[in-house]
Amino acid sequence: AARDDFVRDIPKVELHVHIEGTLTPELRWKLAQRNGLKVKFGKSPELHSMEELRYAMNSAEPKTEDEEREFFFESYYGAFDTLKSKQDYFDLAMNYFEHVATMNVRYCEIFFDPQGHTSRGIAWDVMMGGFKEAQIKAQSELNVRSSWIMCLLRDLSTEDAMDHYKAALLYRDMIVGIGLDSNEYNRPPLLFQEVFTLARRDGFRITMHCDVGQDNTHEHIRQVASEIGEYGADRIDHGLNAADKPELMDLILKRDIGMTICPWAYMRYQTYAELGPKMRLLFDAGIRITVNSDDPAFMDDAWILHNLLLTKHFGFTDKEIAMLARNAVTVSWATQSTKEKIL
Ligand code: ES4
Ligand code: ZN
Repeated sequence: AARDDFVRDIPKVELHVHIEGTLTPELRWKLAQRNGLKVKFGKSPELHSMEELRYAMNSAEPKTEDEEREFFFESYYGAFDTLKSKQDYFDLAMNYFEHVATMNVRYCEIFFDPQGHTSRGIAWDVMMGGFKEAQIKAQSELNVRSSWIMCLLRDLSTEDAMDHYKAALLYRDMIVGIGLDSNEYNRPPLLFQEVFTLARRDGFRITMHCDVGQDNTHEHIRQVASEIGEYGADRIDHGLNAADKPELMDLILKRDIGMTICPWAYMRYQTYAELGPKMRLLFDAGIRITVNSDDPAFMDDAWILHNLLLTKHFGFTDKEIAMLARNAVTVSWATQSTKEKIL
């Protein structure tokens, strides 16, 4: 227990978590009741209790990779419909902050997917207003500081991405960076060059998902590391497959691009035996990898602490795990004064 206490007590920074991916069955059930909505999970028929929902979210029927991905996106975006009011958005964010405060998370940069909300008629003020109130309360009452990364959905059009980018400028005091997520199939990073170049010029930091188990993953990583925003993004989300190619590792190292690794998430697509060695290769090369949760409520309830503890099973020592946590401070987009407060 003493060794686990060490990992639990390290001051933490989380850089890859989707706020919608922290919607636990308990909270989703509560919001559905409050809003008078039926609850489904993926293609499931209506569910009748929180326990049924929890069971559906955690049942692991064998699936192919493609089925797994389709199942994930369907259940993930399907869950958005319970979010209606400013109070709902506040509760979602506050639930995350309360959860990670127990794991000594001091600062986080949190993704949100505005297109998944505006497309259902939710006003920006409802969403951002709820997030902002939770953020202020978390800082003052839980000592958890935060900033937001607006993610654009890569399976939607580039025009929709640009429209959302422009709308988000009203909230730029809350938003530190622009990201790219959702289904990567046939949607290479460079399709979105225009909006990301604009974002960089406007002073936002930029990052993009290069998920494991994708076609053309090496070419996607190359584009993000060297071309997006003209000379490459500031961080890469996932990007674990860079470990297969020395030239990609060189590029990431030379440009000192931080990587947000979410090991638990990859166990859907890769074996445990493949994962550890890839993380080890990147870490030993001196690349600043960080450990994060991605979508904890949809991934066996594995939050940042559990993801860090997983690296222990990959052979990372306590000292190395402390280094992983320190990397997150270094590659975060917090101001110097915030960095000083979070340690
Ligand atoms: C995501 Cl697992 C995953 N992949 C791509 N985009 C996402 N957004 C939230 N979770
Ligand atoms: Zn992600």
